[in-house]
Amino acid sequence: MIVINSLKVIILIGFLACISNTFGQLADDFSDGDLTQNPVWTGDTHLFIVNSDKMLQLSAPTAGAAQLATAATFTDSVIEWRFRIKMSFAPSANNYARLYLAASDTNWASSELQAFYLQFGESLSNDAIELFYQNGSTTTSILRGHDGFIASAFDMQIKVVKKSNHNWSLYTDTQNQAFDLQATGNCPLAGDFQFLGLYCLYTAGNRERFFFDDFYSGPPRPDYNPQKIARNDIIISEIMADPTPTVQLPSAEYIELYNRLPATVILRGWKLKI
Ligand SMILES: [Ca+2]
Ligand SMILES: [Ca+2]
Ligand SMILES: [Ca+2]
Repeated sequence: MIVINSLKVIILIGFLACISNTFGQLADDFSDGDLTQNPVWTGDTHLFIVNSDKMLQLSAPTAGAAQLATAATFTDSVIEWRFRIKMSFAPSANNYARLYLAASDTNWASSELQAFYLQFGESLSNDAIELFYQNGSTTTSILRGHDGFIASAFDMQIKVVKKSNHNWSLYTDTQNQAFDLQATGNCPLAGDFQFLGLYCLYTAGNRERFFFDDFYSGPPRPDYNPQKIARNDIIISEIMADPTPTVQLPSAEYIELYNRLPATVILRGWKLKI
């Protein structure tokens, strides 16, 4: 029988928390609690926090706009992006987010910006997730998801795939179960793209109501339905029940989980029972 006395149980996520910025691939789940390293986010970093749920959260003192960017390379012919976005209010023309999948500059306001971005929020109540290509002052819609899908507060996983034939697909997962295809479109990804990032525009009431997590861009990854994970796919590989005296580790009890699958597993909704 395993007895862990302390209420403070730290789960070292290990391979589950895929934080890497290897060539052609970017991933950040903010499990290290910061946005200034692994990877380095730049821009209005003072207007964001990594909250206690280990999510990136807007934390601005008053109404305004905020942006973040990080370096990314897009070397593969087939590219996949994934992230979680939560906006706990009904988006509008004055309260919306943009997720820059690929951008030529870290300054989204540059008059020469080339970028592919997803828009989350618009006026009235037909709010749909829409993918745009911006080339300087010209912006073109590539695809548009279901009307009204994000008209009120939402929390979902997003997946975008660009294939070698320039076909783009938008998928959403609102239940943390499986991705549904929303829309497809066509546009070449040609240009010098070196960054991805996000932009928030907000009134005072929503200055802390934007959340992001689980960023990924790189080669396509297989989907794993959490309900289909088999016994022994995720194992407890280490239990630290007696942390003192400390030997090169923090003075904390922890359980280490090890992911034996060839893909990241999102732990949202998982519970630890002891
Ligand atoms: Ca996280
Ligand atoms: Ca970090
Ligand atoms: Ca709206």
